[in-house]
This record gives sequence, structure tokens and C-alpha cells, in this order.
Amino acid sequence: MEIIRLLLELHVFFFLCGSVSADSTCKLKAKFNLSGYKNVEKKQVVIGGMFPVHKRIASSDANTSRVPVSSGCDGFNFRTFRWTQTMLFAIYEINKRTDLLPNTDLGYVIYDSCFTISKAVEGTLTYLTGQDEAVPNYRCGTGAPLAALVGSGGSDLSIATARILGLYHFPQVGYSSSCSALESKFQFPTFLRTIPNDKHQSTAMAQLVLHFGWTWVGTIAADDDYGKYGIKDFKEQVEEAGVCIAFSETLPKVSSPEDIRRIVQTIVEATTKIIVVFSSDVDLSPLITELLNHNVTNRTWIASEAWVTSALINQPGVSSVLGGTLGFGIKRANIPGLQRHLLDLDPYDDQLTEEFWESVFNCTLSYRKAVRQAKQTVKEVNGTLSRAVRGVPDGLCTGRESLAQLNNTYSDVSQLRITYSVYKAVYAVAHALHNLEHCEAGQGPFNGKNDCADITNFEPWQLMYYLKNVRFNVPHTDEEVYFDNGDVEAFYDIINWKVDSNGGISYITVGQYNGSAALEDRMIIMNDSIVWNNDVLEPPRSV
Ligand code: TCR
Repeated sequence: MEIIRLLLELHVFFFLCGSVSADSTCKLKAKFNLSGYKNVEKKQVVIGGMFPVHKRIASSDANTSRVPVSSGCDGFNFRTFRWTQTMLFAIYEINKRTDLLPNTDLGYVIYDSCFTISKAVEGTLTYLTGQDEAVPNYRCGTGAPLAALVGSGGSDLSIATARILGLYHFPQVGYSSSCSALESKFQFPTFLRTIPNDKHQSTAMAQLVLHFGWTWVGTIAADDDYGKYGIKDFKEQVEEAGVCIAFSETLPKVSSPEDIRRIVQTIVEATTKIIVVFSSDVDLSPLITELLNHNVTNRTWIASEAWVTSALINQPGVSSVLGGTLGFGIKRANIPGLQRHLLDLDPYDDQLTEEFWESVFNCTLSYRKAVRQAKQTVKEVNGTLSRAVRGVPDGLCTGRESLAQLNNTYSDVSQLRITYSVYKAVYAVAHALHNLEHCEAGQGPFNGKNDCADITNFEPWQLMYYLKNVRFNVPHTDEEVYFDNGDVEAFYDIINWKVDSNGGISYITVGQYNGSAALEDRMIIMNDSIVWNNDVLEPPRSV
């Protein structure tokens, strides 16, 4: 029982917080010296990260007669685990550099938000307090300073965490929270992001619809801030231009087969063949499965960025339903060295990596667990224990399996978009810290005698100043990043799903959208390169 409790708790503190150091009053323990070099003189700063590595929290029993525990999580997401590893990769890179933070090592502490607001809030409180119990307004007295939080995943999670962090003037850099509501600096004073604000994407979608002269469209939104605001902004703009909305559906957040069946019914009965979907891939995938079961073809889908290149949606067989999809993707990049880093993963690094390994290879790393499972199956089969389980049990893995041979979205580096955004977020924090560290006394920005901050003991609002004003070029791509009221430039690729000869789908870039260009120059689209559903070359008509 104790072990189960411990395991459940570790989900939140999976990387480092679980390893409580006995010798210190501060329970938060970060991993340092990632670069491998020994430099005892180096100062240390911790960056927090939050990623939705699991897709949901496990349903808890409603038993109130025993001590409640934090819920466990289910559904390992390989794509978001790649984002997590990218944060580590960026930190490795930075720690190796001699021109960026040469005298300071970055450590990290990472939380799994399990795609759930309550977990994100729990992680934020833990992060702020450095305690297992969530007591805000307490920071580790002795430990290295906490710099900023990179996260927390979806907009609904970031809205929750940014409200708490804002209270403590603590900076947060979002890599995938794109909802327009987060632009309000009045409500979210310390939130910045490296993903463009969705108001541009909604405008781009509206322009796309008007470009093709579609007059009837159906909309589907996820039941969260991302879906609701995205579709609302889209609707306002198309309706103003005279387009009619044939139906507006909302995808359920918790599994609900009836709701999904109802949405399929609506789609089948509607006369419009154009459907705009603002949703994450996780929330959309049950609908796609059901549409496949009902063989609902001959529709043109307009995809928001969160599912446009998702392997969770682009499963074998979907081409009949989703071929010809048009959607928006944020800037893509190649990050040299990242794939090597992803493949060189050590399964025993931490609890989450172990879980990743076990789900990817469908095995267990623990000899004991394998024996226990084998016993269980034997028992189920013939009611008695056999000797067979005494040898090497089935399903045990060695930890030396090769990731390279798998065709897993985790190590697929062909569509690094949110991944690239994570990379930029970590670099933004590092550059801000660098500028903070290299402030010259007498020329610093702060009022009072100490016009510079001290990297070994700074206040969160002092780092916020530097983050707001940061301007840097991203390694390998040379893209210039800076924040304008917390937002970055809105640049999108317009992506078309083309069915190839073997029935698979390839993503073809058929245009671009630049939110900061003059109105008439914003969208460039190559009409002739677009392949529509059922391979026709003419855009569908919406009636
Ligand atoms: N913004 C969404 C979440 C999200 C996402 C993704 C989730 C985006 N892109 C890709 C999974 C995969 C963009 C939000 O909630 O703001």
C-alpha cells in the first residue's frame, strides 16, 4: 500500500523532486553538471519545466474513508516526452557553451501535468515551495535560485499556473499555450510565450475560408480555452464576412462515446463539407476513430496547429477520411544533435524515462515486476504456479534495446514545431539569465543602490525584466526571438495532407501566413499545389 502511494506521488515529482535529499531542509534537488565538466566554481540556477507527458489522470475512487493521495496518471504520450527531452537537450547545450552563461550551470526540475489543470497547479505549488506539501510563498533557503517555469502545456493549464506564478511575480515561458486570452498582461503579468498567439491563426483560418469562397462551414472545438477562444475568434471574423456556421460542436474532455457518436451524426447529416477543428490531437482522436468506423469521407478538414502534424491523428488508414486536410503549422526547424540525444536515452535516468522505455518496448525493466506479472498470467491460465516463472520471465527488457529501430513519434525529428518552441523557450530563459549575470554596476536597470541583480540570489521580478527585454538568435536556425508584450511573431506554414501511393499521408507546405505583414500580403497560398479530398484538384464547394 505504501509503495503504491509512493508511486502515485512520484508522478508529479518524477524527475528530481522525488529524490529527497536527507541532508538538507530543502527537498527540491536539481540535477547539475549536465555538461559533465567539473567546475566547482560555477554558480547554479534551476529552471522549471512542465509538460503533459501523460494524457489524463487515472480515475480515483470516491472513497473518503481513507487518506487521499494525489492521483496517478495514464496514457503515455511519446510526442510530449520528446518535448521534455528537448528541454534537457537545450540545457546540455547551454551548459557546454562558453559564451552563454559561462560561469553558471543550469539545473532543471520537471513536472508532468498529465494534461490536467489540477496536476499543473499541484506542480506549480510544489515548484514554488520546494516542498512535497503545497505551501506557497516559500522558497528553498539554501538551494540554487529558481529561474522561471517553461510550460505548462495547453492554454487551460497555463492560465491556471500563470495566475499563481503572477502573484509571486514569477516568470513563465509557454511553448505551446497559444490561446488569445493569455495575451492580457493585466491578468497574466509574468507570462510570455514562444508560440504565436492564436488570434493570428483564427484570422488565418477565416482568410482561408474566404479565399476559397466557402459560405457554409461547420466548426468543432475542444472543450478548453484553446478550442473555445480559437473557434470564437474564427467565427466572429467569418460571420462578419457573411459566412454561415452550419454546426458548432464541442469535443468532450473526458471519454464520452455518446457525445462522439452525436458529433459524427451531425457531420453526416450536415450539408456542408468544410469542417474547421480547433483542438489538441489527444481530444480529437476519439472522433477520428469513430469517423473511420463510419467511413465518413468526402469532407475537407481545416486543422489547427495542435493536430496538423500529429502522429496520433495521422494513423494508418485515416487517409480516406482526412486526405486533403488543410491546416496551419508553426515554424519548423532542424535541431542538429537532438536526434542523437533522443536516441541515446538512458532508461534508468528517472522514473518517467523508465516508464517510457517500458511502454515503447512493451516490457518491464524490473525483474521483480516481470516475475510478478508472469506469476499472475500463469495463475490465470491454470490456477497453479508453474516452474517456468523461475527462469527469465517473459516481458523482461534489458535496457539495451535500440530506440533507433523503432518508428516512434518520440524520435521522429521531421516535424519539430512545438519541439522547436520548447528549445526557444529554454534559450530565452538562458539569455535572460546571462544578461542578468552580466549587468554592470551603475548601469543596471533597477532603482536603488543595487541596480544589478545577483545571479546567486535574485528575485523573480528581476529576471522578469530581463526576459521581457531579451533578444537573441536561436542556435542552428538563426531566427531572432524577442517578445512584444509577451508574444512572438506569428508565422505559419499552410500544410496540406497528401495521400501518397502507399496510402500514407505526407505533409506538403502549400503556403505561408505572416501575421505581421500588411493585410493583403499576409497569406501566400499556392492553389495549384493543393490536393483536395479524394484527389480532386478543384477546391470543394460549400453548399
Ligand atoms: N496550443 C494548445 C495546445 C497545443 C498542443 C499542440 C497540444 C498546441 N499545439 C500540439 C498537443 C500537441 C497549441 C493550447 O492549449 O494552447
